[in-house]
Amino acid sequence: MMAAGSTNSWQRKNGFERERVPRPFVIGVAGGTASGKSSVCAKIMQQLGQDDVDHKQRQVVIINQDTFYRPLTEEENAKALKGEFNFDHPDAFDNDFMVNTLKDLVAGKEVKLPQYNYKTNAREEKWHTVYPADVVLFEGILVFYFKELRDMYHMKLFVDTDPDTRLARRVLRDTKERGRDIENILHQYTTLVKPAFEEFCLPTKKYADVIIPRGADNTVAIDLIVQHIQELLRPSANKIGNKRPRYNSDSFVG
Ligand code: UZR
Ligand code: MG
Repeated sequence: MMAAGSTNSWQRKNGFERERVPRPFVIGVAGGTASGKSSVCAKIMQQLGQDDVDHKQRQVVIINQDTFYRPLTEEENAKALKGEFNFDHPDAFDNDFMVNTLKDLVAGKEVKLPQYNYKTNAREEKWHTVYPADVVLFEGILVFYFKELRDMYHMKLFVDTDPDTRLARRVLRDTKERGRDIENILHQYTTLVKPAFEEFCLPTKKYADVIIPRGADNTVAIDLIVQHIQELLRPSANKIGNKRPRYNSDSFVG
């Protein structure tokens, strides 16, 4: 086993010297609606031992692209209430806000983010602070669509789940959690969500470094990804360990 803080010959040959591992390490996680992106991110974070850590000390943070839906005009809002506004189109997002937020996180700054409410299709008033971290997971249907964002990721994951499985999950989630009725969900899915997936999301699969079939059920893929992240972060395990000694325990050694 390699000692924390050293580099192995593969890393040296490939330029992974200790100081060259980027901080934060930014991971983009894309995939169709209800493919399991949020669950995959939650599992990665959990396996990196982050769940029980105070949010100010977190070394891994998850940012959801939904946070960056732009405020709607009155007209658009009326459409949204009828399930006729296209939330799956790249234009639905506040692109500048998204890019600037990621840039700030990359620069090690803290950022303020709103909470998004799917029932009202709007941002909530109260914003929360996200503190700098060693690993930033940025997840959403179109996180690979914008080149400016794509260029900021050090690793790109695409969660690839069958469309029928995704639709089944989407129906359950939107009725339970997002206050929708089933006709509205199916209408929106066939007229907007599915065509937009095929036009804007699916073509971005080619940018992925790793494609994860079956989403969060794929524990083998998630384990491999987590091991890889741990390996990349290991050179500064001492630094993290100084702040939070639990990272020196065997559980953090891949
Ligand atoms: P995930 N979405 C809403 O349903 N309402 C909103 O106000 C904002 C977004 C949906 C959006 C997309 N589409 O399919 C989905 N619609 O959230 C993305 N319609 O979220 O990746 O968790 O499925
Ligand atoms: Mg989600």
